[in-house]
Amino acid sequence: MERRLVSGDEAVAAAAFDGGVHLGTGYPGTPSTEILENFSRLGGRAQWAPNEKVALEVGLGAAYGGARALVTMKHVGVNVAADPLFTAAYTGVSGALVVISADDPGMASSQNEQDNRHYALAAGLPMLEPSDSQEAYDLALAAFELSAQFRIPVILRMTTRVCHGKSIVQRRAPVTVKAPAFERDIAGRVMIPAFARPAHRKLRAKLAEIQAWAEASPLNVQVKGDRKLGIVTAGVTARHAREAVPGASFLELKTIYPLPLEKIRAFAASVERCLVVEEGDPFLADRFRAAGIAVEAKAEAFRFGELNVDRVRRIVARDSSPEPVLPKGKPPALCEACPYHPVFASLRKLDCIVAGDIGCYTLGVAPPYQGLDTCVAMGASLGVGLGLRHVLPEKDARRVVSIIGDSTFIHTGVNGLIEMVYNPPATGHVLIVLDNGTTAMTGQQEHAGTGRSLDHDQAGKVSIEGLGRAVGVKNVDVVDPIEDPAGFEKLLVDRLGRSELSMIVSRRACILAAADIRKWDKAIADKCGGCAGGADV
Ligand SMILES: Cc1ncc(C[n+]2csc(CCOP(=O)(O)OP(=O)(O)O)c2C)c(N)n1
Repeated sequence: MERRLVSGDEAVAAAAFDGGVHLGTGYPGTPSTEILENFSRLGGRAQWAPNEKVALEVGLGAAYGGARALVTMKHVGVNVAADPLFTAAYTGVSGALVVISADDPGMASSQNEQDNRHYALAAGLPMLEPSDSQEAYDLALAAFELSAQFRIPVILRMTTRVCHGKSIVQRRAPVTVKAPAFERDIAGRVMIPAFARPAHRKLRAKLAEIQAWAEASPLNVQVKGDRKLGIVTAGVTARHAREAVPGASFLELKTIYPLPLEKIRAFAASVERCLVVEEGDPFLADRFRAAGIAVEAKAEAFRFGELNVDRVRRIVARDSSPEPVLPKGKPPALCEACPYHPVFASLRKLDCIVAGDIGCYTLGVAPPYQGLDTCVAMGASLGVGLGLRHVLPEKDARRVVSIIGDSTFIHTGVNGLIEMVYNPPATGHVLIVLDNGTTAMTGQQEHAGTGRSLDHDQAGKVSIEGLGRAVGVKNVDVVDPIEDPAGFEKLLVDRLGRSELSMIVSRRACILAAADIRKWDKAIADKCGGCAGGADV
């Protein structure tokens, strides 16, 4: 098998392909996006779901059907998928299900740096974590085996450096897996309390078995070195730590949950000073201490941001002196020819209170517009805008606008749309959907509103304005803000003046994606004999 220099994301895609995955699904999110794109390129069946919860449910259904399923998302996506995730731990699976949680310590491109190792503990799901691309490949394959053996979903936790960093990977021969087939298991899959109570006990028994497996697993790497310093570490931090203090003893954990506590206890007892070096929260150190293993944890300052070789050296030296401040890079900004400019210009001119959302348009917060007043989570612009409208004095309530991108609207904005119709504020509300025909921020992925599949072929198409009309929004308009910026502003002024529900779809293709979109739509039209692409549903 050839050896290739690949990213961790590419390595997981290769493992999914070689591991016989029948279906890959997910929702884009840095640093996880490239996994499904590469899985598709390799010939795997991959598709984008409207959001992470749906992706997980589709993957779970496939795994109930005896298939091997891969579900990918970034760390905050796991929050969206958490509801089915926790109960999936009870039901287990028939085939295999691996969920990728791609965490972003340091927030290279995220709104928070939550440490998703806590999810494994909270949900009671096994978690593995690689430190480079070869391990991403090996552990992804191991995760499918573990999932199939114990009939439980397995989380493969990755972080930005592992997802996007490249190292050599040697692939293995593809495995042959069983064809999907349905086995009825009503008590095991229908989680009414009568069935869920025994399912919870079964889960705990499974976890005890998996803990025993972890204790003996060759996946965890032990390196004998100087007895004076033993370092327990995991993820990419293991690579930094091995470089920072090459002579020390190491226990590199790959099985993050359940933890091989007896192995760790023995390791800690075998060294004079046992230091836990981990990125993010003191997850491992807390677990070890709860198990009565005496370890030293890093200082609180190292909870924040990514670790690197220099920071690991500081942790080892208990150095709390101020860290060097890196020069600021050029902040991201809206492209010069971005179709969002006229929208932000009007919002600023009209002094709107803007409940914003997550996407390229979040960059409207930068000067000259400073055009967002809130940005919390995907889909939140609707609810937050409505909450503001409910409580502000009328004069200010009338200034509130929610803005959301097309992909984000499909993701969870539709739920807020329903709330808007169900509990309309007395002053009405104005929603602007910025439809640039793509999920621009994460690298131009398709979504249910584009009418194109993950690999840009024809797919079903959900009409954004159709959704607005269907749920009962009174005024629904579609405008092109580049072709007619004055018309856009006039419409906005009119809608802000009404005590009604209004939805303005500001439709103009992303400047970076426009040429590709034309090409894909033409290819679809040529194939289907001149139709306009995906059928509106
Ligand atoms: C729960 C969650 N999933 C995924 C992401 C990653 N993400 C950030 S913005 C975005 C969508 C952006 O697309 P769109 O709303 O169409 O706006 P655009 O970038 O095209 O302006 C995604 C998927 C996230 N921040 N949170």
